[in-house]
Amino acid sequence: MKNTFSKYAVFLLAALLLWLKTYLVNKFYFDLSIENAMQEFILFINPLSSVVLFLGISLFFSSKIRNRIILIISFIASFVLFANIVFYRFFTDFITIPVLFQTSNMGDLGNSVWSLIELSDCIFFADVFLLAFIMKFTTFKTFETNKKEIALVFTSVALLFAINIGLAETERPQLLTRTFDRSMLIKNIGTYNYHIYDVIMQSKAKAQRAIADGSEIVDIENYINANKTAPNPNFTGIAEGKNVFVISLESIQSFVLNNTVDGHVITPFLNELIKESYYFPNFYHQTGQGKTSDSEFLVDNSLYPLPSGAVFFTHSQNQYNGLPKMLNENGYYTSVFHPNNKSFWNRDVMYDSLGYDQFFSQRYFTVTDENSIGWGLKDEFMFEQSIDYLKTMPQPFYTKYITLTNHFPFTLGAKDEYLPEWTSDDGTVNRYFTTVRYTDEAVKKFFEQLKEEGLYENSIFILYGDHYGISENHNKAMSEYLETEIRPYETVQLQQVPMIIHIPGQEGQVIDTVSGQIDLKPTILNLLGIDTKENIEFGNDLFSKERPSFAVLRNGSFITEEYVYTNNICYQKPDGIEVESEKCQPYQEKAKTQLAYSDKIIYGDLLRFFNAQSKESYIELEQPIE
Ligand code: GP9
Ligand code: MN
Repeated sequence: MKNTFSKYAVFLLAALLLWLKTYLVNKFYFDLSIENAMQEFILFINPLSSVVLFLGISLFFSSKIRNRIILIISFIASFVLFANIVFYRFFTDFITIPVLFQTSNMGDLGNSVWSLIELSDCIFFADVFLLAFIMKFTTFKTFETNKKEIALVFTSVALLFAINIGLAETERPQLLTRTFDRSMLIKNIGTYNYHIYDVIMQSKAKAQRAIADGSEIVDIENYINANKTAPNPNFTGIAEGKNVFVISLESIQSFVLNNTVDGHVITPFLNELIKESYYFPNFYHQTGQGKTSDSEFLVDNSLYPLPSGAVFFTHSQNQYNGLPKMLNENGYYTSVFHPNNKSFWNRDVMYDSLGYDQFFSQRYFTVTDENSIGWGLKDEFMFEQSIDYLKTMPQPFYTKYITLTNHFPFTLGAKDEYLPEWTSDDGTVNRYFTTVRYTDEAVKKFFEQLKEEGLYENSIFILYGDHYGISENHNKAMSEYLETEIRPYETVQLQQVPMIIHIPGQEGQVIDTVSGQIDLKPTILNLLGIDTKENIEFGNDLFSKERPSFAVLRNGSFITEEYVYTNNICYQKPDGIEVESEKCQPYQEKAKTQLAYSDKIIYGDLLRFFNAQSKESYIELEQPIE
């Protein structure tokens, strides 16, 4: 044993140096916001599996050149780490393959790369020099290996990786299936594993794209044209040239509207607003694992998000005919306000693909301990601090606000509690009412500020809930609150989220056809007087007289005027009585076809063929916005 250990001294030393260096860079160089001892521990161990894996490659070479190979591997790994350091200095983000190969990015970086590198950066290669020195001037010249030892090395790689992933899953469930954020991946699985993951994800997308061909889009186009309903002409262009505010209400479900808890009204402002707006009480979110980003995808593209993973991450390199891009072509300035890390949900990259002009992410806001809670800047301050940006924004503008305070775990400081927490056994549900109430107040104040600044009259407002806030894990408390049993039928109905279109000066109306987030893009375009006939979209104008009452959820459940279909059971509305499945049959096909066609478009990047057909030029992606 002792023998083996000393025989492997160079190998072990190389591993130790690379491991520690990577840990120190991750810890002190990148801003990964470590929140607890477990996260610190994960950060400490996460470089290990890949370090041993890489160096393990040297064991397959002859002993004569093994040390040289170890040195080369150490250098390459150090170079990858260093490349991330330089990239981070410029973009405050980590390298991801598509971004690296976007020519304009590399152009920018290419010009300034030398100004980003300092002589003192040699320190990042100090361990490689040290290793070379030790190899040259000490007695650890070289070593023989055997199959058993090699097997042991690679078994330990697997074991180390399993431990790493296991711990990371406890901290951040579904990390690898949902992706979330590059910095979160680096924090949990380390820089090198992240790059391996990125290569696998990108190669998968590339392969699916490569086998797709242009004929597939023709069938889809035919299907869409046959099923599209004409927009309501009475609404065409009624908001032409006006500014558009889209407000994504984090985790707000419809059941809190016009409702009370312990006698307190939960959403007083929204309740009033609804009275002077177009209100859609049968509107559903259609998101999957990509949560907020999926809702954004639905709204901006009128396509469904993916059955697994976040399309913002997996297919940010596709061609889209995003709402922002179309609005840009019609003279609009388009932007997003969201005070979170810009790379969360890969927004900085995806917003470019969708055509946004500007992304006001966290660094455009002043975030302090006083004005933030949980995920960051409180909604009230996001709205307030955005006003100065709005005042100088070219008009007409289209701007999206993504609120954040009403996010799980729904925490709030005492002074922001306009409504006392509820008193069931379930803390999450109890706090939810209070944070929803907070966001309602923040939106109210925002409307007041816009009126003061003269930005209200000439604008239209679209407010929607992004996805559910209370999951099925809380059915017990929910059933207590709603005073009803929660079966799959009720679960589907709980996926209703607020949908309000407020046009100053118009009375509004309640429109109760069944609809979903997928319908927003054609609705907005029609309000602004932009033609939607040619678009590859699965949604229909919400005001259309002919629109079918229909919404498909991402899990395949669907809702029609009369039925709710979920878990292979057809329920009759409004009481949710089980009926024979034939009743749902005709819609089942429609739901399946729509989801399948939408997935096909995304996996095959099929809009590139559609764009080529309609002779639109492809807009070259620019560097991530900001
Ligand atoms: C993060 C915010 C919340 O930026 O959009 O994300 P969610 O967890 O709701 O998808
Ligand atoms: Mn959300």
